[in-house]
Amino acid sequence: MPRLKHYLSKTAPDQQKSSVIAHLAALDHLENTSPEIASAIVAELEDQRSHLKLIASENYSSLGVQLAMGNWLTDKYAEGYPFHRFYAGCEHVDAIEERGKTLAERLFQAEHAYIQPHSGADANLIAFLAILIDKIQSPLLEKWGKKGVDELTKDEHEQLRDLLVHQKILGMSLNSGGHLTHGFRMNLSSKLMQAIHYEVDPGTEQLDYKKIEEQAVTEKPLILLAGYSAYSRKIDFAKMREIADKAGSVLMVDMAHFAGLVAGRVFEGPYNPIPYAHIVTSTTHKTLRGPRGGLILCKKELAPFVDKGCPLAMGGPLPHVMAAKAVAFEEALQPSFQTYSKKIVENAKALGESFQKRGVRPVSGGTDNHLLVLDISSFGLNGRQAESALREASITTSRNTVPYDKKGPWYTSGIRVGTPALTTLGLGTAEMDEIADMMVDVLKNARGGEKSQYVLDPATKEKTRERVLNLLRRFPLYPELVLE
Ligand code: DSN
Repeated sequence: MPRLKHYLSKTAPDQQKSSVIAHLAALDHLENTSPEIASAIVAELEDQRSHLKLIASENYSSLGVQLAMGNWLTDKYAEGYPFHRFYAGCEHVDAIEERGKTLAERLFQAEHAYIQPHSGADANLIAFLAILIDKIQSPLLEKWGKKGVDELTKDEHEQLRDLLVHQKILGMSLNSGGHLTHGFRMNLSSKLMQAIHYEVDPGTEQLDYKKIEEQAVTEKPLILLAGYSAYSRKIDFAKMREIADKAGSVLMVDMAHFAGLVAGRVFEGPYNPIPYAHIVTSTTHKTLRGPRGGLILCKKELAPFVDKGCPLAMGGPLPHVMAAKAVAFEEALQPSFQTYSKKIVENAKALGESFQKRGVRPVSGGTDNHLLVLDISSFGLNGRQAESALREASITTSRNTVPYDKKGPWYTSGIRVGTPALTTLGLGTAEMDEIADMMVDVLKNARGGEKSQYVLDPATKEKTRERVLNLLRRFPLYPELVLE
């Protein structure tokens, strides 16, 4: 296996030198102890540098965010929450979590933040359990005159469990753009409660608030869940709250995809979920550009339940990731983050227009956020074939169902593209047109076969790879970090 050689870029600004040296030192160390791992880390950097990253849920975090994770904080257990732990020696984790929590509350102007969830899925699970305890379990215990679940008889336990699993959750279906943790039949969320779904309107492919209201008022779900992983329009959270109030539901918003657009003040007024939702969950690594992880923001009333993420659904938090979340929140509080967020949306809109100009249909006709779902069926390809052909040509996307897709989530009729990562690199609207041009060229020159089989014209592949490299050379990833 070749040894890695790296040196500090002569062009690195002074303030970046220390983080560059830290990354190089880490790789040096790993080359000696775990060369396969060092090699894979470097290969991943090379991959990310040589492919256009259009996965809507990915980004490039700062070297500062990355460095906050690579240290001895990973060795500490800290079950509990700040200043209330089940382990000794948590003073410094307390300081880190408290700082991250305060920054998150400031960034989102939220009443309470909980920064422990390891992922968006964890955050959603904790939110569901917190709502179930607050709205169902606690009133029942009070009615029965019990202080806690440990005082319940076997029969009372059964009654409580029966009541919990019969609660309803109403969220956007996976096919319409919702997330699998929003009650998808294969996910725990649909076992924990009775999951029902609203769809986008088949004509506009957008949310129909009147229909959602009718459904909510009829079904009276405990939780009305708004949020998505593949919907390209803004959601009016003021309307969603009105609907939740009429149905007697708790409004939960999963803003994992668009948290950065909320933090960057692009989604304001009714499009900012924080003032309207009882509880908001998120990830920290998508548009928010932090470390891989989850986050919960909620009204004060839910805070005592949310803070019990451990033992509800988690064990120990990840102190090193909480430190990196704090660094990311600090970065998102800088004015430059607002400029960044605006550009994400400008780029997505430009990309959508460029596809439309070339005859490719974005679901719902366009975008208000950071992503587009493109219906690529007119190319005679399914989403899986399109995703693979594009990847061969150095363009990384993810296949996705379009609303009412007959091909299902494995093959799909669409691909999802997003602009958060490329905007971080500094690409702008002119480059979006070039990207749409390259992608359409690849899709036109790929021939679909059975299932995942396809053939991409070799000349198109080579030409596109070259075009991608030429483009990315102008917008290098971590230019201060040079590897040879
Ligand atoms: N996997 C994420 C996405 O791509 O949207 C959501 O969990």
